[in-house]
Amino acid sequence: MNTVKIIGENLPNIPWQNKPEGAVGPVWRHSGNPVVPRNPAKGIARIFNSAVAWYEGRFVGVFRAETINGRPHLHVGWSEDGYDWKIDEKRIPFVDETGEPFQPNYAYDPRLVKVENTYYIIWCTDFYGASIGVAQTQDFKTFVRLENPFLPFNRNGVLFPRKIGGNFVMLSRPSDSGHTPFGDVFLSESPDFVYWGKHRHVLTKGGQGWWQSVKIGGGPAPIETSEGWLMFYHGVTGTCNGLVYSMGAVILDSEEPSRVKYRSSTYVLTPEEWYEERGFVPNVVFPCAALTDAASGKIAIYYGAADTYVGLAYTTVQEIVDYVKTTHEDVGDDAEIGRM
Ligand code: BMA
Repeated sequence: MNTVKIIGENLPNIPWQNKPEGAVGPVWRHSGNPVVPRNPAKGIARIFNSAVAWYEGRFVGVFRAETINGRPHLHVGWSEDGYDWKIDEKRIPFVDETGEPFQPNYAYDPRLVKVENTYYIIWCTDFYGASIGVAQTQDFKTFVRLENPFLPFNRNGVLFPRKIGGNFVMLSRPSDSGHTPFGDVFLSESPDFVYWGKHRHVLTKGGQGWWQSVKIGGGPAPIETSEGWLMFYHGVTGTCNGLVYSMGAVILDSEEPSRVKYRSSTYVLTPEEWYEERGFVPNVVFPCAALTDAASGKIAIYYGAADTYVGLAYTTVQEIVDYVKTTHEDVGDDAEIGRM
């Protein structure tokens, strides 16, 4: 019986394939993966860890584009169906609040989140080291870059799609300036998108399993459901041959999202296909966006694969919430409000 509901818009034409016979786990891959191949536009070698949304009758994406000199920048792309993407050759021309050019030195791992009538882009930017950059747009023509919300070092800024208790709420993962060997997920609130505070601890790395033993970081914008905020995230383990990135799922309290209600003890997707295991950085599954259809409960997840491609994966709200509840484990004091 379908008892869990998505609280959000109906988007009946999101990408979708039914669960194939014999699929393992609660999330299954699109059979045509990867949906964005290598060298997808002039001057761009690889696109991965990217975000998409629905805008005026078509899909829009903000893509992490590794240019042919190796530096990542953000490019917009458009798609009629969510599979086939046309990526702009020019990077996003950010301006500051006075209209002057305000380009980041580098930009990666974007999220794209609509709150009220504004689309926010959140990414990892150079702020004397890695930190979070934010910008807003209403038309995907003018992109106004706002003040950086947090001090360095920080990554994986993920905005909630509505204000909670009157404030914007953003997840982030405090880091170091390199390939961070630690990290939990925190949240911060802001009444105006300028001043951020009321910081809370949300998710602890680790748990019984080893797949998220090194660090974790938020993924797509949390999806509001009748059970709380469903959030996909990445969990990282260390091996003698480097880090392995898998996808996990957690449900946060609707009105106090620093409290974890349920958290899956196992990953929900891990590198298994050639495009996840082989590429610029092998063994990476890195979710950054999800499209949902409230009426059917369908969820389409966009994830970076091996720092080289974009993949698509599917689940339903019923299947994933049931799975997270059944495989739940308490980790640290995640169930607490996270104020120490
Ligand atoms: C992280 C980020 C991601 C990347 C991952 C694996 O630190 O840089 O963009 O996908 O490493 O290389």
